[in-house]
Amino acid sequence: MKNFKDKILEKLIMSEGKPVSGEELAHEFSVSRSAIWKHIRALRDEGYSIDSSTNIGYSLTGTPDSLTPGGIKAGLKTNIIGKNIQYFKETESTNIIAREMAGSVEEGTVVIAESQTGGRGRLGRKWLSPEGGIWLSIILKPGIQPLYAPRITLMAGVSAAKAIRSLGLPAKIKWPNDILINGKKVCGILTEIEAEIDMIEYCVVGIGIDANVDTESFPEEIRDNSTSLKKELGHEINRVDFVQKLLSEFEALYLKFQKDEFPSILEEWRTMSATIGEWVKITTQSKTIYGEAIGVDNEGALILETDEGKLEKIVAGNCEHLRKP
Ligand code: BT5
Repeated sequence: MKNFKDKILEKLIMSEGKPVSGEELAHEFSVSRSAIWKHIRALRDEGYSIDSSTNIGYSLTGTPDSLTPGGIKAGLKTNIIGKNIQYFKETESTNIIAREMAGSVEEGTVVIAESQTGGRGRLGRKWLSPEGGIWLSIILKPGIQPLYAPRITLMAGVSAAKAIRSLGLPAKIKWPNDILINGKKVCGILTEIEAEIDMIEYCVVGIGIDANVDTESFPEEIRDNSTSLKKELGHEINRVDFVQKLLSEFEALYLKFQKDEFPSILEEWRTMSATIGEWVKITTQSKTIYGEAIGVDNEGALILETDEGKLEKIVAGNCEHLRKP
């Protein structure tokens, strides 16, 4: 449910700068004009520029470059994903917050932050999350067995790659969870699940995108392998528009996923894959394998053909693209 503040903001955004009278707002939401005024003040505190004049009403003259729920929800056309958005200016990790609240909120709740102080990658790695990026976690309750969780990561990868492609950038997916532009990482995905033996209780899909981030300021070892949407496009993006696009793509795929249409999602994954056809080095907890990535199976496991012509199936591990020998 949108709160009044979000509803007022939506109304102001939709009227595209034309004034909306306080009386009209008060009437539409059945609240007093002073309650409307209180919400307008709160919106101004969040950085929205709102002109007010006694006889004409309120008009929106400027929006902050922030990912506040009201801005994202205005015009968001999803039914599940992003109906509830929890916003933080700064937090340790949106995945941590999402895991803490997952039991008590509805499916599709999104936790989003302007910056993270302890952003998390896989296997205890760190994820740099300065201001200007998009750091969000989506809570899902898909009612599937834990064995199928990797499908959710692939699905999230497809949604992020499609959203980035909609900007005209050649996003590709490196197995299992990196989105690359021209070989450099622009987005990472961390899926965490809480499960009983035979059923996932909830799943938190963390998506990190270097949107308007200066990757030049990253430590050297990360700088050379990463890029940002801003850098690739040569200008900043509107992060609110991008998040709306991402959540819409995510929901469309999730609905397919729930209708047992995962094969079509996998097909999209394959067409955007940067890994299939590459020579790769895979490091798992127990071994290192070299070979040619020849495909992914229905569970999202990578299929390798080793130098000896043996087929290996990799369910989880680190993947490095190598030059062909
Ligand atoms: C990932 O891990 O790629 C998953 C990243 C998920 C981040 C999101 S942000 C919202 C949510 N909340 C969180 O706390 N996490 C999720 P992995 O495949 O392990 O890659 C981590 C590696 O990527 C690091 O070891 C660095 O080499 C590199 N890296 C770190 N920060 C980066 C960044 N901002 N952009 C590009 N590469 C980065």
